[in-house]
Amino acid sequence: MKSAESEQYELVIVSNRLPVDHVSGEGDDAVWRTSPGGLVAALEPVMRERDGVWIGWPGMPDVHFEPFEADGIDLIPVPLSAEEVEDYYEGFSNDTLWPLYHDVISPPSYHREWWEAYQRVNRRFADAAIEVAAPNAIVWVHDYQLQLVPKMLRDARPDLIIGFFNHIPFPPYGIYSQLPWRRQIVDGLLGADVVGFQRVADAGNFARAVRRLHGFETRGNIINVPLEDGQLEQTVRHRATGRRGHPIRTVLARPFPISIDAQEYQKLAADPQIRARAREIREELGNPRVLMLGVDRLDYTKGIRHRMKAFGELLEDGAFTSEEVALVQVASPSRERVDAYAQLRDEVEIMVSRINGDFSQLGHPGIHYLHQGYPREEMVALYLAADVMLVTALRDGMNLVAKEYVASRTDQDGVLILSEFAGASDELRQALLVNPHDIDGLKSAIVHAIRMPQRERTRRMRALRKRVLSHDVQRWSATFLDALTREDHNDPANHLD
Ligand code: GDG
Repeated sequence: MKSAESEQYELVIVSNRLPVDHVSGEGDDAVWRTSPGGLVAALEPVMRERDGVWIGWPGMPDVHFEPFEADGIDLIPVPLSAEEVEDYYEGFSNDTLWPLYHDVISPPSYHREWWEAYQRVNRRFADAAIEVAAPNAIVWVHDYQLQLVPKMLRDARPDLIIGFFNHIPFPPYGIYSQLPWRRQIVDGLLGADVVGFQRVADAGNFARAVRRLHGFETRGNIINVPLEDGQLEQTVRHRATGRRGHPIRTVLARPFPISIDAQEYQKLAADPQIRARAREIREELGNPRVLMLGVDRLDYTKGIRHRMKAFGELLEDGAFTSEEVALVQVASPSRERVDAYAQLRDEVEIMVSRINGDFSQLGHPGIHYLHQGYPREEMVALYLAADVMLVTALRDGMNLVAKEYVASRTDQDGVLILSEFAGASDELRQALLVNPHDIDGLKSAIVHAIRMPQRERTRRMRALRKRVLSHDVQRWSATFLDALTREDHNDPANHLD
């Protein structure tokens, strides 16, 4: 434990959630467990190197914690009241922005009280960063919950270098324009020096929104934001003259596809205990000829129902029996207090029961449905055990599960079925790419995967692994920070992968 209150930091990470979970205790006696996410793995070394701090919500409402240290990382908790959790987090973030940014798969709700709370909470996060950022520090803001923070930072502290990374898609303007506060959000993001997205298409959609709403000039990945009087002297970086001769600052908006700690997955996959567990899983399932796997948060964007429909129809068609082919679906509990998620759970569970009722054989249910979260070791054992991995998202920023499966397959085997609507499909071209809305296409891909000869499986997996191992999350954060600290946005290095 140490107090970071009066300290100043060279690198400030801001995200909705701190990378820790509360285990027990209150105040100074609180015990925390660090969550071993990819973001932590990517940022931990740079945070050490550059004297960093992480600002975020500790995950519990109505409690105030002093700044503390966990596993060598300085953390500053931002408190949220129970009402703010409802309005800012479950409401505006997860029931307005999340469905809107995922192509309105579920209808977004627009409520002015939620927007009020979103602004208030974004202000709190920004203030926390302003307080601890050293002069000319780097502040890297993450994700859709905090899109107003970059402008709040710039207005108060023009000396800061401000980056923003959007982990989810940015929608086409025809959809984005539904948002009553579309202008404020775009302005919030334009406060950053660099706005990072998962895909080329997301960066393009953002630039288009800026043109449609403001008419600002854009050149490739660069957006020219006109400077108003008073901002001119304050703007120390990325100042230039626009095509119409007025002073501007430039914002770089480009893709930085996120990845995973690939070495860590390889290491886990080589662990003899985890390998033994993979064999045990297949035995426990009755040694099916083919084991198929889905791993998702239980979210309507993930296409869980579409994949079950395809699987159920294949059983019905007699393409295989539930003894020959088993589907394990891990659907980890998520956002259970948001109505659309509760409804999805009912729909998925009715579907599982129907399919299993119709096609199970004793000891061989067709779908092994697990509404539970598991330790990472068990996930890797499942990845190793699975012949076919099903990633059928209807819309997904990236989808890390696809990359984790690939990194775990040190045996160069296994087939990845991957939705075109997941960002990962831009990179993982040797997967079997599918449109999950096309149930017949999905069924054909499943049959193709099951019948794929060993040589083709190895050839595809080798190419996939090459990509994931060479483009890991460490490279992702280094590339982002490099673009952020470059003096000139026109530097060609900013535009290469
Ligand atoms: C957002 C974007 C983007 C899941 N269940 C368990 C478990 N998981 C882990 C997976 C994976 C992570 O959670 C999920 O990451 P995804 O990328 O698949 O999806 P989102 O949660 O929607 O993440 C997404 C990502 O941000 C990063 O930018 O790729 O597009 O939506 O790591 O393995 N892990 C464990 N037990 C579980 O039961 N241990």
